[in-house]
Amino acid sequence: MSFQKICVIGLGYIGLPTAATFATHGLKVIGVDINSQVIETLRSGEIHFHEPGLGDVFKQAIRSGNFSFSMQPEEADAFLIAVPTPFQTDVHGEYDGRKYKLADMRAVRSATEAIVPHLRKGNLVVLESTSPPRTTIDLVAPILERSGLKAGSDFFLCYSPERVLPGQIMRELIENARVVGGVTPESAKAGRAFYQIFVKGEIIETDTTTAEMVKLMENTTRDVNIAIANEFSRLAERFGVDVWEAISLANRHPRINILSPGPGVGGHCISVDPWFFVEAAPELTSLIYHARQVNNAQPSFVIEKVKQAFRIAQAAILGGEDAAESILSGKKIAALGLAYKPDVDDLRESPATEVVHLLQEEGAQVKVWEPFKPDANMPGIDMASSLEATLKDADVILLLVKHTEFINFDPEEIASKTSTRRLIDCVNGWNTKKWQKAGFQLHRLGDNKSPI
Ligand code: SAJ
Repeated sequence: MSFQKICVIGLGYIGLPTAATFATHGLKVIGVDINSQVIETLRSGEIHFHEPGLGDVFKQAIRSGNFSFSMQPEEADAFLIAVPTPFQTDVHGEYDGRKYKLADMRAVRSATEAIVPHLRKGNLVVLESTSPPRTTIDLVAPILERSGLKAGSDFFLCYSPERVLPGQIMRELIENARVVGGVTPESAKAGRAFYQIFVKGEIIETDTTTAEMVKLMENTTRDVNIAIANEFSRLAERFGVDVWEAISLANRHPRINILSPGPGVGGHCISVDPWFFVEAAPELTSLIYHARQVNNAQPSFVIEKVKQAFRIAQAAILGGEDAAESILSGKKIAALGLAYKPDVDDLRESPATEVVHLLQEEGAQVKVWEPFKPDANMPGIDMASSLEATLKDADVILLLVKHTEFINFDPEEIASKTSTRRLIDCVNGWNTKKWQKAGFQLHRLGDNKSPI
């Protein structure tokens, strides 16, 4: 099967890199998005988010003359759906006293509906959006069949999960193995032919529901593994241990690979996808549910750490804490990083944001420096215009994201920009000895071995 022209619906973190990559491999690509601002930005030759390497591939795609943009799909050989599947914010499900989130499938539904008038015999439709099990069969196929054509016999229909890591999307798109689930084996074969255009990793054919489950299992496994690391950080503090040291020692075991604790789990994938399993089968997902709870509670654990740091400082000066109000009331906190993880500009579902809000609820004045998005407009959050402005009058510096530029800070230089000598490192980004040498006192999340 050959593909000359394709429509990629949804030009976000996955759709845009995928569409641009197809265009640089000789296909005519119509990039479709319902957001007129996105379309305008792309038409003006700019991209609307930061992803290493995307800018170059995008420029190359534009120069090739193969890449154009529209707010509606049009006739094509293949349609690829890469729209968001967030959860609903106004309603939730409940099972046995456990409240769980519900997937918001409106974008998938309307993207699929938009294809119907343009669907022709022999076309391929691929859903890439992370979705609850059976979405391709129970939601997408019936909508497409309103065209009068039958999925699997008149047109090919596949589910193929995106599995790329933000920050490394351009490389992983090409190199990662690709799972392609078809409603029929012929559909899976058509999907293989489609991705073979640029994928160098292995392409594995299966059915649609297996492919959907594969994706959810990957991200759920990561969520559960991060939850255990976060729970270990709490246990380590309870028992006067440094969790980072304990993890590195445990990981010497040949079959153990404990992940890193931190301020919580963010982003649009790992903190969202496990809910799709819980929603689909709440009675079977107690572990998955509780891992979500542990990770969601981690920002509160950070607040306890910050309070503890001030208690230690205050006890040294005054010999006690005034119990009447929060020890954080009026404290000036320089928060470093707001992105959901290192070296990306994506602030979605960021645990750092939650930490900032919780600090504010305790009466702290928080100034945030996010070098990847200094002008982000986050309601209620005071974004600083520079690192200097964040540090200037701070009572404590709080490291929330392990951005490379933060971990490469020169302690002496930071000391010259601020009068505080108190640091709280939530991500094991800083070397205690180096900072101590410059006169700093460093507290680390998950480390209660002996306050320095
Ligand atoms: N995190 C920790 N500790 C760790 C690792 C991560 O606290 O040891 C936190 C991060 O700081 C971040 C969150 O977890 O807040 C998620 O980050 P991530 O790097 O684990 O994952 P994502 O969300 O950027 O990308 C994941 C990837 N999935 C897996 O690694 C199984 C990626 O391959 C998927 O394509 C992507 O989700 C997606 O789109 O689903």
